[in-house]
Amino acid sequence: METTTNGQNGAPALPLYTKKDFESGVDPRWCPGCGDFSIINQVQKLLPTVGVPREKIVFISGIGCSSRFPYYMNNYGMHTLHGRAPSFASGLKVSRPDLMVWVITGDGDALAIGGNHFIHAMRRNMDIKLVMFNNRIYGLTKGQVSPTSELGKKTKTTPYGSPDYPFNPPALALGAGATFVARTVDVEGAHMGGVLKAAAEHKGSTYVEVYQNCPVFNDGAYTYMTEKAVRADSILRMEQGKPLLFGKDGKKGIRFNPQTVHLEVVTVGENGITEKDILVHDATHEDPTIAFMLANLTGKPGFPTPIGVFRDVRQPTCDELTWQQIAEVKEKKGEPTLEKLLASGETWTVK
Ligand SMILES: Cc1ncc(C[n+]2csc(CCOP(=O)(O)OP(=O)(O)O)c2C)c(N)n1
Ligand code: SF4
Repeated sequence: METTTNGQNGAPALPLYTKKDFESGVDPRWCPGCGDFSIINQVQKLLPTVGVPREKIVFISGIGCSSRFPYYMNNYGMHTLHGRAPSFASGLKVSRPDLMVWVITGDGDALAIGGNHFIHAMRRNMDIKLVMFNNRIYGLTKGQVSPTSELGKKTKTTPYGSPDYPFNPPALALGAGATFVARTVDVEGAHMGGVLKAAAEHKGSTYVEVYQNCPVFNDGAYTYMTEKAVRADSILRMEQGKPLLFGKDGKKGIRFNPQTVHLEVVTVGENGITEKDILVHDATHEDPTIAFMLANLTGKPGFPTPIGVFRDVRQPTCDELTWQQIAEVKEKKGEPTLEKLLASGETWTVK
């Protein structure tokens, strides 16, 4: 690591980091071929570019294979309680708003035992960046059904097939009020790098779902869309300001049909369809309705799976509002003291 001699616009000089500066040197205990390797690789590549000193970046995780992540990073981190990482992260962010706080979690950790903590962190627009490794299984505990396992999935706990419906995680995050919602895939390094960069730049509750292969307990969970032969027709790449086109020749597209109030797949050049009919992607819409409709294309027969940023909207964050409120109250009432607090409100003397 070298040190720059001049910070920009009078800012203190930032060290010039490389990917290596973020590698702890601890050998990951992930199985060979696990998708977690490619995720950590992209995160370690990203961090030297975010303009934040290493000592101000924190990774907080819950429990699971994915949650071993902080051990392999060379910066501050906490491996906390199952499902509770968003709560630790919220507490840290609100008390130390100068920190860049990431949460690393799995589909079981975030959406089963941690479902409540997840939705409230998103609802509050807490400025935390939550990255959920979705392998649609419990990996660490050796292959039980998770809230993202598909209907009918046979696992150790559902030997005859899961009888319950999975969450659609981006739709859940949008419904909870997350101001940044995105999806990417472990085998698409460049795409993942772009999504993580956008997540790093966002201020507010940030949800990134990474489709992650668990070759030991749920191998090939995403090959239906990632195999070279099907990829072009199975993946819809959402890019800001661009028409939602896909397919081998880029002629298939997503159109909003005002009669049915649904999204539909059309082909440019057929039945009078032109590129003007295709929905242009805008993740910055205040209203999340279209983002929600796009998220709901996931798993719908005849539709491609959307990847990229669904929503990216700037709203005052919970930590900003908290500090603003503290400043306003201090302005009106002066510096607080414990004595003043105890003598305030409804007090009485016991005689
Ligand atoms: C309170 C509590 N309940 C249950 C467990 C057992 N447990 C550990 S990890 C895990 C699920 C992990 O699945 P996921 O979050 O999808 O992560 P992965 O291992 O697949 O990365 C469970 C149920 C635990 N450690 N603590
Ligand atoms: S069990 Fe699955 S998720 Fe866990 S380290 Fe192994 S391959 Fe990765």
